[in-house]
Amino acid sequence: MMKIKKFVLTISLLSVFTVFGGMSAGAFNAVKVAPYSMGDLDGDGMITAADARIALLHSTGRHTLNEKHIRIADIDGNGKIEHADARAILRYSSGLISSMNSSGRNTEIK
Ligand SMILES: [Ca+2]
Ligand SMILES: [Ca+2]
Repeated sequence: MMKIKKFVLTISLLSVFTVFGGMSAGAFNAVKVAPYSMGDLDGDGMITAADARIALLHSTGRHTLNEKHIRIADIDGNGKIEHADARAILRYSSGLISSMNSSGRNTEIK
């Protein structure tokens, strides 16, 4: 049952990310940051749904991030890239939350 729920959640999130990720940054909210800051997985200097999509793909095993990108994507700092990290990036990019986690962690990763 949990596998079915996780699969449905993954498909739902991928659909949302595909729709939002396909939009230009000007067509949807994006937060400007220094390139490769926390959550900026594609290094374009903006936090967008495209970044959330990359984190989600890693969490589902469909994409493999390198060590640097794993640190950038691990929003809650638990050492794993999970749906929660992708969701935090998406919510931050759309202005639903003012920082990506409760500690306000949003710093540039070297
Ligand atoms: Ca980005
Ligand atoms: Ca995490």
